[in-house]
Amino acid sequence: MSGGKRRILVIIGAILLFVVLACLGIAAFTVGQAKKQFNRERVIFVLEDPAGDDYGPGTYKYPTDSIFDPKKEHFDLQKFSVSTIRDLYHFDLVFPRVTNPWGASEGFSHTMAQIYISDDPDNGRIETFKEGANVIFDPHHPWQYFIKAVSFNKTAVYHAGDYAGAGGRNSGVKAKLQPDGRTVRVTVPKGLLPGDPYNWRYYVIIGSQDGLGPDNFRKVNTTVERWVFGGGTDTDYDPNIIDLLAYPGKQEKLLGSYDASRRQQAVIESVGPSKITPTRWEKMLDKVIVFMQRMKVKL
Ligand SMILES: [Ca+2]
Ligand SMILES: [Ca+2]
Repeated sequence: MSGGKRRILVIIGAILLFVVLACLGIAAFTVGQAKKQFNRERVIFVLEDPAGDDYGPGTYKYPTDSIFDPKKEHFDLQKFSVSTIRDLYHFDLVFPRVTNPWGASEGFSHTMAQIYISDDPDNGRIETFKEGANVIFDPHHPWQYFIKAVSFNKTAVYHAGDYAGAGGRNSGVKAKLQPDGRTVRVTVPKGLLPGDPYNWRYYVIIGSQDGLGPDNFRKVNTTVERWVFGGGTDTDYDPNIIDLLAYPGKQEKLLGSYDASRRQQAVIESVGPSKITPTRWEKMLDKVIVFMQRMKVKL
C-alpha cells in the first residue's frame, strides 16, 4: 500500500472512531438526562384556595361534638398541588389542621378528599361516582378519573366506566399525612391515570369522613347536631361539601346553586388546566412512562 492510501485509511479510521465516540457520548448524555428528569420532582398544577371558607355555600356550621373544635379549620383546604416524580403522581392537599380521632394509619381520619379529573370534554360522566356529595359536574367538563382519599386503606382510583359497586384500583395508591402535619399526600402510579396531566381539570371536594354516611360524607342538615353539620336542608339537594377548590368568590355561588324546592342539585365547576408548560423532554418522558406502566413493565 502506498503512503498516500495509508494516510487516507488512517484519516477515515479516525473519522469513524470520532463518530462512534460522539454517538456513545450523545447516548450517555440522553440516558443521563432521562434519568435526571425521571428522578426530579416536578410541579404540574398548583392552586391556592381561600382560607376560612369551610362553610360550603357560606351557611354551613360545624357539628357540636368536641372533636370538631375549634369548629373550623379541619375541612378548610388551603392549597392543592399535583406533582410528578419517577412513575408517580402526588396530589397534595394542605389544611391548617389535620386530626386523627380514629387513629387511622394514614395519619388522618377526620377529613376526606375527593378528586375528580376531567381529561376529555367529549367523554365521561357529570354525576358523582356514588351518591353522597349531592352535586352535578359542569357538563362541559365531565370526569374520567376519580381519586377518593379516605382512611383505613380505602383510598382508591376509579374510572368513569367502572360499575357502581367496583372496589377501585388501589395497587400502589396511598394517602398519608406528611411530616409537616398539614399536608395530606395522595400517591397514584401514572399507569392508573393515562392522559396528558397538563390538560387536566380538577374538581377537588372536601368533606367530613363518616363511615356510615352516603359515600362516606358526613351529612349537612338544616339544624346543627352533635355529628351533623347545620345550615343546609334536610333534603339530598344541598351539597355535603364543606370546602370546594375554587377561584376566589366562586365557591359560595357554585355550592349555593342548588334548589331543593325544584329538586335541583348544585352544579360545580372545575379548576385548571395547568398554566405550566413542560419541556419536550418532560413530555416525551411522561408518555414513555405511562406506556411502559400500561405494558406492565416495572420501573
Ligand atoms: Ca379553603
Ligand atoms: Ca374553597
